[in-house]
Amino acid sequence: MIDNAANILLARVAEAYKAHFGIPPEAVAFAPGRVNLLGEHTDYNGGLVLPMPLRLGTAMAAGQGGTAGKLRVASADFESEEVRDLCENASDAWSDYVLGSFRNAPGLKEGSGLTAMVVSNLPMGAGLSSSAAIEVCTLRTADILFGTETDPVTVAKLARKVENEFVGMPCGIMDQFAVSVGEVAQAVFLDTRTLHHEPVPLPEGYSFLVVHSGASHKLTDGGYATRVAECQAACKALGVEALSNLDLDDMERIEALDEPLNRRARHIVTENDRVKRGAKTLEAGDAAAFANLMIASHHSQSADYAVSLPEIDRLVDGALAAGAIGARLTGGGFGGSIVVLVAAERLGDVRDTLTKNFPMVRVLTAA
Ligand code: GAF
Repeated sequence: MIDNAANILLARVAEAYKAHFGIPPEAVAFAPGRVNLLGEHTDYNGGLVLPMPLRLGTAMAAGQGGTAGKLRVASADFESEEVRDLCENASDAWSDYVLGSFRNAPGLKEGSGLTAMVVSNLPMGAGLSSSAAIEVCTLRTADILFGTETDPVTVAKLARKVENEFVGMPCGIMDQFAVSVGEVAQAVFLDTRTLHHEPVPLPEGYSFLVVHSGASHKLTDGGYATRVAECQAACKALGVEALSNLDLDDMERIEALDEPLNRRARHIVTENDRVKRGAKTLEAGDAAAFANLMIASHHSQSADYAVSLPEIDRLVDGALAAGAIGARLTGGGFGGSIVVLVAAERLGDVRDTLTKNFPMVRVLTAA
């Protein structure tokens, strides 16, 4: 998982720690961001997802010592330090993710004092799992610091617990799983109900671009929680435990639900089907078929799940018009990034056209 880009970040964070705290760190660790190729909002419905770790990510350097019961955590990017009581609750601060993760780390001893430095090259609010990256990175650092050996699936579950129970974000497990268990340059097919997962190869001769729309999102703002509640209401109306218990054969019952529950449920059921087919098309190296599923997924997110924005829809259309074969909103939505599938020989053209026509965007290469 650790490649050269990660090593550069690790060296930077160790240096920043030493400059800030005056001693070398006892532990350093890295965790990547992720881009989701297909399967949006299915994870908290017991469904299927197809994310991929990025080379961009977050690194932490840390040490034990300092004031007992306190966490001093600094960010080299924000040039700020926050001092938190290790017993306190979340307070809508960036340090919540670090505090919540240390508190959930196996091996944390009562009365410990901790110091930590964070650096990241992952844009925040871009739908690329900056929160999961900082949680998993903190849990990995804690493992080294406390001499524990937490397996990657447990790390993913602990990081999700931090989101759900400490930060208060009702997300599924996709992001934490992709970040903790996934491998760079491979997608991971994950059944979020059973946690059965398999690596999926990327199509040869094609690239996935991540294009940050410039519209930042904050999933704790309420739109995400509203979708979670709508899915729960649809389950109640249909008498099922999870929307992923349904499939395309149940479409008549789904269409009979009231608005907007019918559209929300339709997105989940059709999206699960697209992920199932998408994993097979990637296994078969059929980039064109995968691209069509990406486009259908975007329409479903926009029309049925209502998590896109007009500027994101324009960006998807712009990417396709520029020569990409597939494009869709990735991540939680309400802003953030799109993921674009492009033939290698068109990469330069698509990148140039997008930056010319959409000055707000930032184009990153995913793989
Ligand atoms: C966010 C959440 F954190 C994920 O769990 C997932 O629901 C995603 O939005 C939408 O697919 O990234």
